[in-house]
Amino acid sequence: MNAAARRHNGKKASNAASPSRPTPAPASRLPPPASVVRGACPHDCPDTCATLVDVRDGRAVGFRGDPDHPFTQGWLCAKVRPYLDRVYAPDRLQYPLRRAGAKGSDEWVRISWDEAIAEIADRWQGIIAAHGPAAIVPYSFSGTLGLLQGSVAAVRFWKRMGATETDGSLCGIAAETAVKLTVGASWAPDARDVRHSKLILVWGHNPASTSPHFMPFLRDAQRAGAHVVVIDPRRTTTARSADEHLRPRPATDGALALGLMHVLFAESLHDEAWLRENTVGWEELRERTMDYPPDRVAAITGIPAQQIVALARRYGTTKPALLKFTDGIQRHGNGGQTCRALSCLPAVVGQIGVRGGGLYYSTSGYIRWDGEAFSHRSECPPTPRAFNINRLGAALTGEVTDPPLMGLYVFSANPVAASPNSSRIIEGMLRDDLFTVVHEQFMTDTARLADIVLPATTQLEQVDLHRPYGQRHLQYNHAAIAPLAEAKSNWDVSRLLAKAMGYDEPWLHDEPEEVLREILDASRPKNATLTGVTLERLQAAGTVPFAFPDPDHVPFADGVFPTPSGKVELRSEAIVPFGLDPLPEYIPPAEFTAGLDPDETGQPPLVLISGAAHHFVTTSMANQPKLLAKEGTPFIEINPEDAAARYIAPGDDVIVSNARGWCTLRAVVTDDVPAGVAVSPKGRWASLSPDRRNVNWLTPDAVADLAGQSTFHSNLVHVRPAGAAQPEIEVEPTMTAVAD
Ligand SMILES: Nc1nc2c(c(=O)[nH]1)N[C@H]1C(S)=C(S)[C@@H](COP(=O)(O)OP(=O)(O)OC[C@H]3O[C@@H](n4cnc5c(=O)[nH]c(N)nc54)[C@H](O)[C@@H]3O)O[C@H]1N2
Ligand SMILES: Nc1nc2c(c(=O)[nH]1)N[C@H]1C(S)=C(S)[C@@H](COP(=O)(O)OP(=O)(O)OC[C@H]3O[C@@H](n4cnc5c(=O)[nH]c(N)nc54)[C@H](O)[C@@H]3O)O[C@H]1N2
Ligand code: SF4
Ligand SMILES: [Mo]
Repeated sequence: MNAAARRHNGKKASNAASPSRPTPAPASRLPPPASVVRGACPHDCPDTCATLVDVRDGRAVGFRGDPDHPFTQGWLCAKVRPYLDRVYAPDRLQYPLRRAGAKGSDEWVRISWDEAIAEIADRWQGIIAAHGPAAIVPYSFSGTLGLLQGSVAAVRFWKRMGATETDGSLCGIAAETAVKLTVGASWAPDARDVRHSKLILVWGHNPASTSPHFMPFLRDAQRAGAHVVVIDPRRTTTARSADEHLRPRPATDGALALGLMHVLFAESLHDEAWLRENTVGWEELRERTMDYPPDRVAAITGIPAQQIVALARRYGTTKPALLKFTDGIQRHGNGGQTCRALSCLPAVVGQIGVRGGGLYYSTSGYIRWDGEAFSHRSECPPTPRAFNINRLGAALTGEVTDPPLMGLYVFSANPVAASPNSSRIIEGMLRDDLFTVVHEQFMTDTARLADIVLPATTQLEQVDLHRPYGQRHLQYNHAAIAPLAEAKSNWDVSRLLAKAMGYDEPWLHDEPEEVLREILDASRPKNATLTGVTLERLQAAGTVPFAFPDPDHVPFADGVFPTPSGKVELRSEAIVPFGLDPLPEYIPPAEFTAGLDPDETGQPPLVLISGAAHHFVTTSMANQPKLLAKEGTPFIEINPEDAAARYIAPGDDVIVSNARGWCTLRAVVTDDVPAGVAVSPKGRWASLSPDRRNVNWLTPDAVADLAGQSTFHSNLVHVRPAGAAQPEIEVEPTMTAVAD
């Protein structure tokens, strides 16, 4: 354990010695002394597992996957299986804390909730009086995906206040928008139908780590004869078990998809009857693909032309054919048009609406929560403005003015470690005139920079409802145990803040169950998938499948597409207001076009991809000792050719740098990554890393081509042995200042 972590734990120990004032959940919400409580895994993961918590005398003593759930199938992933370690971790935040030293000094005094809430309200009233509510911004993202604790708590109170909002996404809004523009909705097949597939393209997606419960379905299909193709620059765990692995250069997938379509059209492997009947713009798309012959696409992607032609022929002749991706593929400057091209592909071969075929992106569009019940926006002042969530550092350091941001409230997010261009975020958060509150389960890199830290409950201590994005069952989460120490849920804190601010609208103070009931009741008439789905049924069953009129429902089988034309929009007029070509196209990301000069030894930059780590969900869990031990020292994978040219030996410490910053990582020399590409998983805490930094000191906060998407992977870096003479790198704020 490093010095900072030790000091921090020491502080917790002294906190623990002071008298605790537990805030029990209402008795009616807690289970009997010995019982099994149904819940949902709250993390940002397509699987949304159904969990069972064994409770004895008010303590959770067991945590497991529900054996009766068709997707969870009785097991949890490596990261969430030891969840009770997280819930009962000795370093859980227990009490509200007020900063006692300089910002980031990690010196705190314990205060009561009454003091904390009064002080926050007082500071905010002062900011509002001087600058208006737009000077305050909440920052939350994916700590929990619950409807109440994740979404409603991020909206109602803040809209009522008239605070600044964030828009865009750190994660996956380009794909969501592209899919919606193309086929009309984020609807995806039932995983059980994958066994009907004869060809499965897993594109820029690593479900062995990121959606592990999909893997048994993939395996079953493969055993039954399906040919599995993984398209990923990295040889991932998923790629290892595939029948074929294509390794495009990063961010060239749009060209690859258009190249596949080129071959399909050129060799008349497209389904013309289906295209005529069900799409708009197919002839224009065909015209566009003429610009992408295999030789050109080979030059762009680095994939041999014969392999491109062979895959196109296979895709045109093997049916049913499924195309699966999730969110990692789009974190590039051209993520939007890339996902547009991918979304068009199944239509070209007439595979949409076919059992075992189609597009498997997300199931989240099957249930649309009623916007008014959700937010009560009609009773709120207009939203004053929004800035892109990727640009927190820029916003805090001068990009957002008039009024400037003076109050920041972070919850369900760890931006210093998880959002791009971290040093800029730290620079902003160190501003003396900024008042920051962080509501957290742990003393994260972000919490360390707060003025006030509030302790948050975990999923076992709160009520929620979860709608998954990778499967098709709603999941109710009962509170299994009382909040530990003085932890409070996001919704409970929202209610306290509303009271202190004098906002007395009942919809800011309702009990959790009443909020969920209100949203369910308002949404049911507009969603056939919610037919018969009541709060009581959810509470009793835990798991409730989406109510499809036909239990064997295949998305789009009726040929109805909720797009403006009612058809698949291969040509999308609706994308024009986003400033994009109505037809998919390939444009290299700006970061790559601008380039990065060779280093002082003449070496060109590498593209650094920082996708999912196997044992964490972004930075969540990346402070749990056993999982940290499994993941090992923060590392970077680099190809033997690139390593040799840079005099890097396996196991060397290397400095990874660009104009935004640098970090130190351990070199893993492997041909799992192709030459020109390096991989270092996301998720590490700077305060727990030897150099007090992580990969996000390097990542761009530029936004992609569509809908404010993040561009983490369009990231050019230099890699050098740590011992070598280092170039002048501007000294940027690090966690060193705040962690030591
Ligand atoms: N274990 C674990 N599970 C997770 C998460 C985690 O951190 N850890 N995070 C969760 C979250 S927040 C999300 S959004 C999902 C994401 O789920 P995925 O999309 O499956 O995960 P990623 O690792 O982000 O990206 C998938 C793959 O995209 C590849 N890739 C990157 N750039 C390109 C490219 O240009 N072209 C191609 N073809 N491939 C590319 C990467 O090498 C990576 O293997 O996973 C969720 N599940
Ligand atoms: N380099 C790089 N960075 C990336 C990505 C990448 O591909 N590369 N991927 C991005 C993606 S896909 C995503 S989704 C984002 C995720 O970024 P974030 O949304 O910031 O997710 P986490 O890092 O997991 O941090 C979530 C925090 O919420 C806290 N939390 C959990 N539950 C609760 C709760 O109920 N209440 C409160 N108050 N707090 C809670 C957890 O303790 C944790 O510290 O990261 C992005 N970061
Ligand atoms: S992170 Fe995903 S796979 Fe793991 S338990 Fe949660 S929902 Fe299941
Ligand atoms: Mo994500």
